[in-house]
Amino acid sequence: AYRTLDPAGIRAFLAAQPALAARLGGQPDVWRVHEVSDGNLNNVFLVDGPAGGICFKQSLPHVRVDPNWKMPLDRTAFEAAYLRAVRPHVGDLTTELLHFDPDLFVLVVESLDGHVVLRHGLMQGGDWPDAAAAIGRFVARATFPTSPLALKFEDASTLLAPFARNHTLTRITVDLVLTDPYHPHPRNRWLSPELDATVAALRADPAVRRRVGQMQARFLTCQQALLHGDLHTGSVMVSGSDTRVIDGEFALPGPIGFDCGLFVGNLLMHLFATPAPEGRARALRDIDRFWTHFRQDFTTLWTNAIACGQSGDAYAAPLFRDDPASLQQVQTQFLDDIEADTIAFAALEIIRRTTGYAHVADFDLITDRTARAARQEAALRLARDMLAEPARTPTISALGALAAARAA
Ligand code: SR1
Ligand code: MG
Repeated sequence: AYRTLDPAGIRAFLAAQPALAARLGGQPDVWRVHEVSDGNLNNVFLVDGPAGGICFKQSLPHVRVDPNWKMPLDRTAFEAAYLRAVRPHVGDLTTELLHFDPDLFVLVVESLDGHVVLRHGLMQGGDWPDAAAAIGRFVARATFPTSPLALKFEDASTLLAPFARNHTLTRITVDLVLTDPYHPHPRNRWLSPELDATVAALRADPAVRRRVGQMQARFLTCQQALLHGDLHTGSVMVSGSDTRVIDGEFALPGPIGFDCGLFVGNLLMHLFATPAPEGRARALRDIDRFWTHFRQDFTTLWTNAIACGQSGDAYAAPLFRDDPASLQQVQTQFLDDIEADTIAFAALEIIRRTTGYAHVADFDLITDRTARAARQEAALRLARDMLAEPARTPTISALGALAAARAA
């Protein structure tokens, strides 16, 4: 029977799991249980014992930050399934799943002691030069092996079908990311009336509307691989050169550029929000590193799979094994298409995090209202151009150059 566990309940729950209790060590009464809930949806606690620590996460029957918004509990089940699916491919670029309880919807993963949330770290002026490359590798290694490029269609279908039923959180994405910001909706909000005219112009722009509709269709009809589904800078934890992707509860089959676009969009928002020139330079460097490493890693995985005769039913090895020129051409086209999706989804992420329900601290914690509105407006104008005038940002490299000029 489901109940939301408080610290005493968490201690009792962990004490009843021999492997978890052994990992913590000592007796339950010496375990330190402290809440670190940060996201919008779930309760999260870190538990430390004499021998080690764990991270405890539990679904609530509502949105954590809005108890009136009721919600089914199954999201931690999808996060557990996502970890099981991708961890063999990404290794320590994510966390180890230690336990899942299907009655209490409790997920226990390894504790990332000493790590910080990338968004918070960047906002404090920190620099993790390896992080963006690691996220590029993560996306390549989580998506290529879960796509029909690497799998026989029967295996891809079996793997992806359960995630296509992640209806609750996919509905959130469809509404909050892909639809609500483009029409009047009570969940929308923006912090400064100075943005009213920009928001109105965005909604009135037929070219924006057409492109948003196209990206809605892309998101819902292009099931290229298993996605993380919410890969913003708050879903990444860093310590030194160690980079981990967390929070895979939004996992779904979809276009690979969605994961790429959310990450790039959040780096772009950091770029526009940060006043320090060196912080802006690092954001541009990280966008470039992310994309370069994603593209390289994805292409290498694909080339190796073809060479070993272990590729899937899409671009099947018998057609391309002995034709490297054609293989290179189809790879370039496939990655170029992901690049275009990435740029468009990054724009949607900027717009929804500025004018929709769920914002980002990078912008919202700017206390000078005039400065905040000016930076948000510049980001929104860039996002508008990324959607409505794609010829201005045909590549990630061109996007970086235009963003650098607009954010300066
Ligand atoms: C009600 S959930 C709002 C947002 O929080 C999550 O992190 C996702 O980004 C979602 O869109
Ligand atoms: Mg999250």
